[in-house]
Amino acid sequence: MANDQSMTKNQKLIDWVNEWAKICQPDSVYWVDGSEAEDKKLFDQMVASGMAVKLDEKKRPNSYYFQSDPSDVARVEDRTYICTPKKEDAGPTNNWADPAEMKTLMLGKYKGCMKGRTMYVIPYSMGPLGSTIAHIGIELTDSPYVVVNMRTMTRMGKAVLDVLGNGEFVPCVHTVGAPLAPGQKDKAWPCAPIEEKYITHFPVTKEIWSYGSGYGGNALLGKKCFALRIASYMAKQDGWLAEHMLILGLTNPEGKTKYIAAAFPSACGKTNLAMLIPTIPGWTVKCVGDDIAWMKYGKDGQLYAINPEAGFFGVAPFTSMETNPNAMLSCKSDTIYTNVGLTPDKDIWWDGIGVDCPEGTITWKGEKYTKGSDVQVAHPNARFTARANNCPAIDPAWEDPAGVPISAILFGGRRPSTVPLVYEARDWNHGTFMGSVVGSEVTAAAIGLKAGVRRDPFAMLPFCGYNMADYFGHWIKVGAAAPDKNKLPKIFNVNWFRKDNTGRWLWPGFGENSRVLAWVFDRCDGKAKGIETPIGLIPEAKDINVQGLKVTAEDLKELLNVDKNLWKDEVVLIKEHYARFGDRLPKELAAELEKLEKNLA
Ligand code: TSX
Ligand code: MN
Repeated sequence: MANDQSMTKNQKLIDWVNEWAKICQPDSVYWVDGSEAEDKKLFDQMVASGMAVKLDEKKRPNSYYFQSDPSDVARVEDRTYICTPKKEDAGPTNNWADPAEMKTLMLGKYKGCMKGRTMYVIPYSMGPLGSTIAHIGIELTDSPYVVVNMRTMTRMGKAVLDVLGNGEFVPCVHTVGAPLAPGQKDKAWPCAPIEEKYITHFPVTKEIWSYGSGYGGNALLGKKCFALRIASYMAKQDGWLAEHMLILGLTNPEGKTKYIAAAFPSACGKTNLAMLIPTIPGWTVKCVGDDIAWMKYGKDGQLYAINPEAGFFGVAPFTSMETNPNAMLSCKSDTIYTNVGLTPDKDIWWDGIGVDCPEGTITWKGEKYTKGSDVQVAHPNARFTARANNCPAIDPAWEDPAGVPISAILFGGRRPSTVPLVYEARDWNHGTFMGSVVGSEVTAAAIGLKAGVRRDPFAMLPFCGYNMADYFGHWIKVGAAAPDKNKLPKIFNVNWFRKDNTGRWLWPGFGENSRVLAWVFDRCDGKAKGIETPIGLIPEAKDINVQGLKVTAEDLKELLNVDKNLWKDEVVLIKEHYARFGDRLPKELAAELEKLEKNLA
């Protein structure tokens, strides 16, 4: 079959593709079928053009290396827009622009933007093909790098068109914004300058327009743009949840499995927790997903979650056989590496990988590393794109179209003081309060910011497709609408990052976090006790197994301590945070804050 519009009978889709081909004026239009042969052909073309390097087939089978333009290395939050008809509906935490004005502006840029390039049509499904929780998107892009990444990160190609039939899809338009004049030589990583990049969402009409960046979340539109920003808006309309959460399956020594979803801001080790290897005997963790969860009530009244993605787009630096063996094994083969170092023997290297950087390694900027030189070998936001199916710890139910039943939801952040190792919410609304005040302590070193707690409610600050206060309200509503309150997941807050007053980590973290997960499991199983405190329920010290750890009884006491004075300071900070949302803040959350204040008095 030809890779053209004959692959579908969906006239709405055909018309939409033709309309955009007219605007962008690519040299050709290619409908992606998702086959292995096609994938190989695209990589071969990118290697031939100098955009990609094929890695050593023995060390890194079927894996490729890319360097981005130095100006195109991460998501661009100040160039990311939520275009709702009314500014208030985007809320105080999003950049807003008028939808009609933004469309006029961007159409001007899209005109002829794909000249000299191929427009790829990528049909993709977020979620297992045919799952009732899944949704289909179509991404138009002039980046072959995006095509091969989407093949790993989503279910993609002809099979998606077959499931789509004449149904609805989320239209996504992407261009690197670098048209080629006749005969002009292409760059290895074409993109537009920062001030010309636009990552734009139209939640009401469910459209995504992206211009000028080829990197990650700016360009792989199924991930942050669709599965979080647009999906969070769809979820609000239809009574479900689209969350920035990992999903893991935890099995106890008796062989009983419970599923846990967890939201953390960046740099808290979400991928590490998703694939954790427990240190306590008899327990196992399996990974369902490391970034996004879509959750809906099942017919039995339980909340079920799917991972809408099919791969991991993980931060490479400081991933090692020590910190996350399962991630290292996931990216052993069939992996795309972006902005890491390239060793002379065509392998990859990054800081914290566990070995010294080999002499002669090529940096992400194309310089040569020699011992003692102060070049940056891997960019701090360097990534691997790896297949979930290659993860040794992937859960057997990870592709179950029905999803997995969620017993517990965790929130957390980097909090060197104040916040205990773990505590449990009294009920759903209290848990919603916990999620709404999530944050990490930042040092003044982060340029232009004063030291303090940077709030990242539900870890959704950059990813909520509408007014964050309304999003809080949606969480309250979802709890109230539970078919059976007894089947609601229990909600916990965890903090792996407590320090003592000398700056020493009080908790070893990583695989040892299984000791905390075990308490969470036993709480959900009705086996462990929770002790009431002003902030929620904490474990009895005896219920956190610290056998074999350097954690002393004193340390554990400190880890579980609730210091009323510190929490009174915290209340002041929470009030400042809440003030941002004005009278749109749900009254239930104002009530939770009042309750906390009263409990501390
Ligand atoms: O990912 C982390 N997790 C979660 C693991 C499942 N990190 C890395 C954060 C950056 C991505 C952690 N860092 C964790 C953690 O639980 N804890 C810490 C802090 C820490 C760092 C080093 C030690 C202890 C704690 N080392 C020793 O105790 C020897
Ligand atoms: Mn994420």
